[in-house]
Amino acid sequence: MKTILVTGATSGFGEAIARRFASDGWKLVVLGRRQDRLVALARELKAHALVCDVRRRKEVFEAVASLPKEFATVDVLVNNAGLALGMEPAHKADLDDWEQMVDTNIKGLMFVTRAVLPGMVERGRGHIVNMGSTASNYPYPGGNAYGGSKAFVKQFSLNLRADLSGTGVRVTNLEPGLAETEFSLVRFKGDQDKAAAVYKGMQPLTGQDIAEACAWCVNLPAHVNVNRMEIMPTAQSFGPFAVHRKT
Ligand code: NDP
Ligand code: 8X3
Repeated sequence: MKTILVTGATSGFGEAIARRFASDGWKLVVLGRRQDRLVALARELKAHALVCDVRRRKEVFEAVASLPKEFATVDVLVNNAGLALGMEPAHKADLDDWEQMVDTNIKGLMFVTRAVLPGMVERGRGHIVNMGSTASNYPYPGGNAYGGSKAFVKQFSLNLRADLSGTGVRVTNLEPGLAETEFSLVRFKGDQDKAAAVYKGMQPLTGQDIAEACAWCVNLPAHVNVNRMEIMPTAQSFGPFAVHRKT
């Protein structure tokens, strides 16, 4: 039986991915900060819970090292924990928000990767699935540090592929567009109306959609590596470049 470690499993994509793999009979390790939710999920899915903040380097390494023997052989790591904070333009954005995005989306992802990866290389197999975003590929007003952090995730994923050549370890960057999770509630700091407006009148992606894509990538034969997968809701598309004209 294979083992999957999912970070950010207390809601949204992470929870949906955990549920999807549990229903396929995988052993699960779920990680997140909100202890009540995490413990309830772990109990329901017979998973091992790691209450952990990915921003805390020492805590991350201790959490991974603390895994009981039956959960310690991590076959798949889903680096999903992450967030966007705010949509102010760069000259007005809150620097603490920027720092938290960098600490979580970039540094946290690096810490968990570095803690889990040596075991995969030793075993000559494994798969790291990173949660990127369309925000890494297309800029938008207010995306500033969030898009930048996801561009790091994309390039880090591709560079991992280069380093891991010949090890048997696969790396995939999933790049979803608009998806209804707690993402916008977090971004707008609990403002339900602002969060709901993001998805108003359109059909966004769901956690289940992304869990399905993740499962497809992971369940492909070991010789097949999906480098990047960009997924948008059909209702989301592209606009023209913005041109500022003098009036
Ligand atoms: P949610 O807010 O629903 O989930 C985010 C998860 O990340 C939660 O489980 C949260 O758990 C966890 N998390 C946040 N900070 C930390 C931390 N410091 N340490 C550990 N866990 C943390 O949003 P999504 O499911 O949408 O987001 C999941 C990922 O998908 C993120 O990386 C996001 O950037 C990305 N994404 C989202 C898209 C969307 O439109 N929804 C589109 C593209 C990418 P807890 O608070 O309990 O720690
Ligand atoms: C989340 C998608 O467009 O809100 O990564 O940045 S978007």
